[in-house]
Amino acid sequence: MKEASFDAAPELINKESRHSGFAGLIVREKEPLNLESPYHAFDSFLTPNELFYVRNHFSTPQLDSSSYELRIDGAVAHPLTITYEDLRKMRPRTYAVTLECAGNSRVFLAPQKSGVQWELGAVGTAEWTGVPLDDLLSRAQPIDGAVEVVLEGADRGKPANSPKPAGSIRFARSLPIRKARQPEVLLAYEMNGSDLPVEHGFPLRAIVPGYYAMASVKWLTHVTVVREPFCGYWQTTEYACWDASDCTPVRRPLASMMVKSVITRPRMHEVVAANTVKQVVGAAWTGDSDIAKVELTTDGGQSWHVARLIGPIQRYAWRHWECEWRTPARPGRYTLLARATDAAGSVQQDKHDPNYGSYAVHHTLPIDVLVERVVPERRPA
Ligand SMILES: Nc1nc2c(c(=O)[nH]1)N[C@H]1C(S)=C(S)[C@@H](COP(=O)(O)O)O[C@H]1N2
Ligand SMILES: [Mo]
Repeated sequence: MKEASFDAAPELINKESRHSGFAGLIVREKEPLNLESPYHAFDSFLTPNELFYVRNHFSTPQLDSSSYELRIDGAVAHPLTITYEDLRKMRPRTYAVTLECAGNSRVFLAPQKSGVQWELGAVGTAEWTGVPLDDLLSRAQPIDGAVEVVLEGADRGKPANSPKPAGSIRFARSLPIRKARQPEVLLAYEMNGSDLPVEHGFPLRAIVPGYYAMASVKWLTHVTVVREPFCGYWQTTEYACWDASDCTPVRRPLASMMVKSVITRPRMHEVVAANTVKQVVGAAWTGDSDIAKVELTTDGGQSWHVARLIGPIQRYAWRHWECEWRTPARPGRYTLLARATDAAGSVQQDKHDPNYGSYAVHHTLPIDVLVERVVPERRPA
């Protein structure tokens, strides 16, 4: 019976085999697909593909690698087109890179802001394999005076929020040319050693280490070098903030991830035993630097304890950390906060910066736990 339906739709079988499965991901939106990683996705340094969050603005485009082509044009001396097969013949690089959605942890904002209500899990780390974008830009030769590189995906549709252009648009983001030419910026075709799953950008996506993940354009089909800063919808209306550092606030595209730590265990509202030693664990990351320190407070900020940084050290990936907590003898509700500092001296603040709207939620995030004298035994399900 199964075989008959397989015969009927062979192309579906191929798509299914690349499908990552998504066991245990939390559905935040069905269409477009938005899936959040569960807490246990933080347990390993590399997030398995099937536990990696998915953030889509439009329907997932189905591209065929055998007819796929990437076009590079605009302000270049030699516009070019390259096939998937030829990309895979180029010298590959692999980097472990943490991607965090700029809207991650939005649910912690009060009052609530519109947008997908992510908790902690719109972040993950994978090993991405592909070719440096700069290897192709070097062939195309950007002209003097080129300032940015626009990355465009094959997905399209009508954006949700106003002001918005009439009709449907593609997902497109630009990078300053200096960032685009850094050797760590990849055009990736593998994620943790497998072909990119469809939802994560098959056959090719950008990976922009250090930047919030809107820069890592999936289903990448077009790279345009431009002479003026790109002011597209996803660059100025969405995924932008107000910058008031010079004079009157101006709109700026989000770029580097800001220093952040999350407590992943105990979980929000977990019941823990009084007067015992509890292991508190989490992860921390930052965009342009390395994590230097993570501290934990369990008494509302009166005392801070330095956590142990553990696990692999990779330039563009998160650090895991752990810290022991002697739980109080007195039952009640206690709030845990973690605070990260990076090597450049940036420290997580205790409040959200309103100039970032509903993005870059990277202040210390309170995790409330219940301390009880006797923890009720879990009954088997
Ligand atoms: N073409 C395209 N690229 C995209 C997006 C998209 O909707 N379309 N979403 C971006 C955003 S906002 C994020 S957070 C990351 C999510 O990558 P993931 O789904 O592989 O986790 O992809 C980025 N690249
Ligand atoms: Mo995102």
